[in-house]
Amino acid sequence: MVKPTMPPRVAAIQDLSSVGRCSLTATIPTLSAMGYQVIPLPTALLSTQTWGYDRPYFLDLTDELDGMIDSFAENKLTFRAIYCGYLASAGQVAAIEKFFDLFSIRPDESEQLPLLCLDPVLGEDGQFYTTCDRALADGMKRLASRVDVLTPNLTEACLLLGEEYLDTKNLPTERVKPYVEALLLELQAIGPRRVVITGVEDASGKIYNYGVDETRQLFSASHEKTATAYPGTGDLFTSLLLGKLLAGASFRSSVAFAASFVASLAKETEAAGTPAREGVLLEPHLQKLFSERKNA
Ligand code: PXL
Repeated sequence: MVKPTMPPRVAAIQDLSSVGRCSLTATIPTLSAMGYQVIPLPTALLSTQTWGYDRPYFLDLTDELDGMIDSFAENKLTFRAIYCGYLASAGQVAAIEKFFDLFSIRPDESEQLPLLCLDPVLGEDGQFYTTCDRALADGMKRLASRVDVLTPNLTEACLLLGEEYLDTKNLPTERVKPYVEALLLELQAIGPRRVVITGVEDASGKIYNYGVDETRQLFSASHEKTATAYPGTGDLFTSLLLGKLLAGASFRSSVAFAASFVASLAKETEAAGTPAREGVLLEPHLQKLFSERKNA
């Protein structure tokens, strides 16, 4: 019998929203199916994600972070990657910086430093989400300066940089591309090695993901747009991207894979006609991720 190898550990610092298939309930199944052990550090506990539900129950877990992090450190945990997403408030940023400091160590001499990935969850359509504000955007910018991979949407890119948000939905691709590419380079100048601005809509009817890799090459991956927008697709995108990168794929091909997987899930969910606020139908498609593992 072949001895099973230990799945690489990925720390996932995000909220646990019971309903809505976003954050941890998207990240844990996705990365597990791709062959990683997810170690969650929950930043908030919610009954439902915040879009489309009345008055989610919300428990801010700021006071629990230090105790969890200290316990991980005392038990000498090491990680192949650290993925930080939704934070409950700007007050959590210092704990995440501590997490980055403590765990930016090699699991063993032969391995690399953990890959740091930040999805700076702040808002969409030019607006902050109800729980996010300027102070959190400033904190996210500090974290962004340290990471290998940064995955904002267009709104978040503008909020991080303090740049004007342009509603691109009715503009031609030729007009949108230079605007987004300038934002990508501005973001890369803050410090992240690779950046992708996700989910950019324009008048072509397609959705574009614009990226810049570690050699400052610009690229994009586009797919058809569905009429319905689903919460959690950003979390799913970043999880898929990270899973592929850790398996050794290039940034560009990892972005293309994540974009097309999310697009196909949105299409199939729309055909099924389930409520948008419940997110995309991930469970029936996890199997595809198992089979992907061999072809990383
Ligand atoms: O998917 C981003 C996200 C994460 N966490 C919570 C959210 C959202 C988007 O609305 O509400 C709690």
